[in-house]
Amino acid sequence: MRTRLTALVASTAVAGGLLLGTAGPPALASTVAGPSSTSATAQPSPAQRVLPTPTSLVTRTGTLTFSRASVIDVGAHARPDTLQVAQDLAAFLRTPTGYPWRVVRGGSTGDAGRVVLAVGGPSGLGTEGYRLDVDGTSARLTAPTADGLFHGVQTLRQLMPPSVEAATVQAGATWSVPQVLVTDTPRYPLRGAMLDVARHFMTVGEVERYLDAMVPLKLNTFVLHLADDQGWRLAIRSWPRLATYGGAIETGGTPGGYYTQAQFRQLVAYAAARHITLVPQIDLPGHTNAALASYAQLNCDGVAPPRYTGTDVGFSSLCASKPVTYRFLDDVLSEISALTPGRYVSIGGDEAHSTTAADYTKMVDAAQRILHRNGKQMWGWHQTAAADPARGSVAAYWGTAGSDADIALAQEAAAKGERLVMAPADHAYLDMKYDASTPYGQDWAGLVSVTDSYTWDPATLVPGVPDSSIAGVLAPVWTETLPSIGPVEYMAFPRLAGIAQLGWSTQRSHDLEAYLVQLAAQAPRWEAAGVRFYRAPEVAWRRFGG
Ligand code: TNX
Repeated sequence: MRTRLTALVASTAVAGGLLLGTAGPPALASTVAGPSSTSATAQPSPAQRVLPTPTSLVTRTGTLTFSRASVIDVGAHARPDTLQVAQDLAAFLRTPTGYPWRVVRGGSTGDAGRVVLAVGGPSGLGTEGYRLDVDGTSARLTAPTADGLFHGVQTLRQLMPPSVEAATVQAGATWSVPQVLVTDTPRYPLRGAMLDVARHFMTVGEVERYLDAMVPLKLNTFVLHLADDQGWRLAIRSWPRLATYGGAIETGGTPGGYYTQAQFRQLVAYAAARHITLVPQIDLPGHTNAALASYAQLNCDGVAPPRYTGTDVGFSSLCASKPVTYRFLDDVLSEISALTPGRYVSIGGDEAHSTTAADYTKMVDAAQRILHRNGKQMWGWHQTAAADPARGSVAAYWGTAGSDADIALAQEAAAKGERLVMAPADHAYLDMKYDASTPYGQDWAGLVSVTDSYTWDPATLVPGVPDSSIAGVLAPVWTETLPSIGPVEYMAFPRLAGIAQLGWSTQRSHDLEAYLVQLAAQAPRWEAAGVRFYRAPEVAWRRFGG
């Protein structure tokens, strides 16, 4: 099942016709009303609408109103990637507005609202920044890269009425945006979400739906947890039983599933079209029961265990002393590397409680060598710092407050030149319950309210790790208790927005009260897009008609 957000990426090309606009209808406050809104519903200010908070947002007076004659102008010399961003925006806007939204290559004039996209802009915007300048006749978006343009499009989208997210034409709506000047760059280069499809299998459509919901939050990395004790979810040609047997069931014993390599490529491409890099994650040497059950020879004693349908961790291990283990690693990681254009492949490396320290290092190091040979860098949890991670590899930190052993490993990772990605379980684990009454989730890292998920600073979370070692943030969703994408969304939203804001926005702009209002402004948008979310008690959800 796909949400309306799918249309943000065009599947149909647009002919480059030229159409000059006529004046649109007079600028009015948004006429959009969700089913529960009343005419008295307040409109959020521009600063309240844009999440994550931009580096700088100046509100001017007046609005820019789009009309049937509005075009998207990429200029005469647009690069293909700029044109693609424009076409994606056009496709997204056509559905709710019913307007043609032609993409033109220069020459648009007149006072119909138009969107102008161009590569360029002031210096200092980096590889993902953008500038959005909205006056009474146009919204001018400039960025040094297509990634920056795409992020700028998300800001423009959030400035439009919530019903821009709707899957059907919204007859009679007025499509206005406030006049603003936004200059925006991310705090950290890596802002990610992780989804566990091993504990409960999610279909391609479900994963695509999650990717769609990540897009407005300017997240750029998606870790897909493909193998664990309960299931192996990616077809491996050289070891076919991993998927056909090891992937056949899931937690609780219900039928599982796996992705063919073609389906996996489709997911990689779907993410890439949304300017998101997919990082495949195959957990090892622990969390490997599905593999051990599929192939007896991978076990030290040569006996395959039964498939596992419970929720314990830390009981399985690959066998460090067997040559076949290294053949297995080579085959699997080489196939996955070939399927993955991104620079990272994750080998997990957490909770290897049934592996000795020496065996752990031996297998993690072997995995890393294989990845390097395949042109990839290793991504793993912070436990991999105990092995010999190369400079530039990623250590994702999931420790909780006061866990000294985890802190020491994070410091070791930084000292070895790894890039740290902050995913503290007591703030960023989106499978933790919000409160004791949350119908899904776990609580081993504590209850994580919406406030808790936002109230931390990636730079100072772990003492002794310099900010220069921190690449960004990651919000994992583990799915032992989450059977499908609906519950996943309920756990992720709104907390994923808080993690995205921590990764993108300056620490100076960190403001809990303001953030809770920003969330209220997202409510009608998530409703229109069909994204499930939890109405956390600290947010005044109805404030803007949500
Ligand atoms: C710990 S933290 C895990 C996962 C579980 C999760 C449940 C980490 C890297 N591993 O295997 O699914 O807790 O919350």
